[in-house]
Amino acid sequence: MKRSQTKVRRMILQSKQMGKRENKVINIEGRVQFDLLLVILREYKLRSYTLNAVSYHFLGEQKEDVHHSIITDLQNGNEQTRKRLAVYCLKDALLPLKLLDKLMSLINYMEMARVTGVPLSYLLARGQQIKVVSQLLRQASKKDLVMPAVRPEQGDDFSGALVIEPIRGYYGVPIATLDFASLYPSIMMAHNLCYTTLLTAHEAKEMDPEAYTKTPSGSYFVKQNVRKGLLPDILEQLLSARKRAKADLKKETDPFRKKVLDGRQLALKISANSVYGFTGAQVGKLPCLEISQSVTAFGRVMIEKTKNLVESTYTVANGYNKDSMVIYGDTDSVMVNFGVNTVEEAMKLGKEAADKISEKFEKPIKLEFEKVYYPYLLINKKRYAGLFWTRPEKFDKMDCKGIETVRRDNCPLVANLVSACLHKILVERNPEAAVNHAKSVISDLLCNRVDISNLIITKELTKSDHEYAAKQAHVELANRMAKRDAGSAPKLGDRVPFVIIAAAKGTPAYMKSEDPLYVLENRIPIDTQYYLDNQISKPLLRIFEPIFREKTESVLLRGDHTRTKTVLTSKVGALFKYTNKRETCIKCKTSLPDKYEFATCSYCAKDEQSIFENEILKLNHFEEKFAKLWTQCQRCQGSLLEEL
Ligand code: TTP
Ligand code: MN
Ligand code: MN
Repeated sequence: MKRSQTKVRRMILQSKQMGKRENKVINIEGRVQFDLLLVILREYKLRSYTLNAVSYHFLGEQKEDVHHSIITDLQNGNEQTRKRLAVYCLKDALLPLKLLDKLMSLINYMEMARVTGVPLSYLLARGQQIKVVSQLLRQASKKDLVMPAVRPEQGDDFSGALVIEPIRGYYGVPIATLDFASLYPSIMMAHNLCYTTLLTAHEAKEMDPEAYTKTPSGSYFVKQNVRKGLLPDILEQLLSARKRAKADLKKETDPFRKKVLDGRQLALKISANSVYGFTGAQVGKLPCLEISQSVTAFGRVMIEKTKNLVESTYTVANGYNKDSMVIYGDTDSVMVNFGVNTVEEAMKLGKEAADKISEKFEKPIKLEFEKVYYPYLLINKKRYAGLFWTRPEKFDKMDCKGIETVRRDNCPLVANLVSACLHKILVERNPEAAVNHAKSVISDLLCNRVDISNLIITKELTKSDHEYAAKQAHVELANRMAKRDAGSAPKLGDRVPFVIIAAAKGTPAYMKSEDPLYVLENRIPIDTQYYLDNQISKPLLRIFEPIFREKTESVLLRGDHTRTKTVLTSKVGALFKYTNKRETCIKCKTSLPDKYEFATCSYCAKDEQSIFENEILKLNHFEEKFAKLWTQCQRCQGSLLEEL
C-alpha cells in the first residue's frame, strides 16, 4: 500500500497480571499480526520465554541457535556458514508455527474474539476491561441504549470474599470439596444485577416489594420480569461458551489437547469473572460499586449458609456416622470432613450434599461436588496440599496451592525438595522419610554437592532501574552485566537468572547476585548458607509444621546434617569412596576377598597415598572437562539451564 508508511513504534504494556513490558510494534496494512511470544507470556508460567526454551518445553525441539556475536561472520563467510545462518532463520520461523498449531492458539483466540466482540489484536495487547466494554456496547445497542462516559475516581476499598478460618493440620481421612459453579456470574444472573436494573432506595420504596430484590449490602435491583439486565445476558453468552468448551474437554482423550482445552474453558471463566471485576474497578470505564458490593455480599452469605447447612445436616443426630465439620473454605468452596474413611463414601456424601444445598438457592446458582482430598495437609489460608481424587479408584494428581512447588522466583532446588517431601508425606504417607530426605538435601547443599543449575533463581526485570525503591539482586546484576556485555545483558521484561555467591560477611544479598555462566566460568563459590536460610528453610518449615508442630525446627534445621565438618570428614580411609563394590585391587587388579574394606590389596596398600593422589588428579581432570563442556552447552543452548 503505497501511501501507508510502515513504522516501528514502542509500546508499553502494563497490567496487574503481567507487570510492565516494552514491545516494538510494526504496522503491516492488510495483515493481522499475532505475536506468539505474547500468547505464551499470557498463558503459561515458565522459567524462560526464549524461543528455544519454549519450543523445548512444548515440542521437545530446539532451535539452531546462533550467538548474536557471530552472525556477521557467518554472513560474510562462505556457502556453508551462510547455510547455517539460513537454517537458523528458517527454524526460527517454523517453531512458532508449530507452537501455534500445538497450542491451538489461533482457534482459541478466535473464539474469544467472537464471544467478546473485540479484534484479535486486542486480546494480546489489552486487558480484560476492554472485552467487557465491547460486550456491553454490543448488548446495549441491541436494546437501543448508550453507555455513559464516566470520570474515574478513586474510592474506598470494599469488602471482598470470605475465607473460612482453616482448622490446620494433617488429615489422614478423605476431605470432600464443594464449590459453586461460576459463582459470581451466577449471582449476577440469579439476582438480575446490572447497571440497567439498579434502583435507588427511594425508587424501591415506591414499588411493589415483589418487583425488586434488596441485596445483603443494601442495594436494590428490579427483578427479571420487570426488566432483564444487560450483564446477565452477557454472562449467559460467556457461560454457554464455557459450557461448550467444558463439553469438548470431556470428550478429548489426548492429555496435551486436554490441557489446551482446559485453558480455553479457563479463559472463558476468567472473562466471565472479569465482568464482576469490571463493575468493581474504581478507575475503570464504568464502575458500579452497588453491583460489585452486592455480588461479594451475596457470596459471603452463601458460603456461610453452605457451611451451616453441611454441619447441621450431616450429624450423628441425623443418622450419619460422624458429625461433619467444615475445616476450611475460600470464597465459594467448603472443605468438608464427613468423618468417613473411604474416598467413595466421601464422594457419595459430597454429591448428595451439593444437590441438597443447591436446592436452597435461586437458579442458576449451583453447588457442585468438585473433588476429594486424601490425605490433606492444611497449612494455612490459601496454602494447602493433598492428593486430588475425582474417582474412587485412583488419585488424579498431587495438588498444591500456595506452596513453593511452582513459584518461579524460587530456585529449582526448593521446588524439587518441597515436591519430593510432599510426595513422601502424601503419596508414600511417610513423614519420617520426608524429613530424612530434607536433611540429606540440606547436607548436600552445605557440602557443595548441589548442582548450580538447581540454585538458579529467576526474577523478571519489570521496571527500569530508578523505579525500584529498594536495591534488588536481579536489577543490580542486570546493571553489572550490561557493563560487561551490553548485547547479552537482560532487558526490560526478561527474566534474569542468577545465583547468590559467597562474599565477605555483611555484604547485602543484592550485591551477591551473579550470572550463573559467569560463576561457572570463573569458579566462584556459592553462598550455600544463604540458600538454606533464605530459600529452603521457610517453605520446608511450613509443610512440616502441621505434622511435627513445635518440634519442627529442631528436627529439621538443627542437627548433624547442618554441620559441614561432621558431614565432610569420613571415618574410613581416604580410599573408602572407591571401595564400593570393588572386586579387584585398584592398582594390580588381583581379586579382593568378599566384603573387603579397602581399594587396594594388602600388597599395594603401601602405595595408598600415591594411588589416592592419582585418582584425585583424574577426578580433577574430568571435573574440569565437565565444567568446560557444561559452560559451552549453556552458552549455545540457554534452555539447558532448566532441562539438564
Ligand atoms: P472459582 O470457584 O475459582 O470460580 P467460579 O466459581 O467462577 O468457577 P468454577 O465453576 O470453576 O468454580 O472462584 C469463585 C469466585 O471468585 C468467582 O465466581 C469470582 C471470583 N474470582 C474472580 O473474581 N476472579 C478470578 O480470577 C477467580 C478465579 C475468581
Ligand atoms: Mn466456583
Ligand atoms: Mn472456588
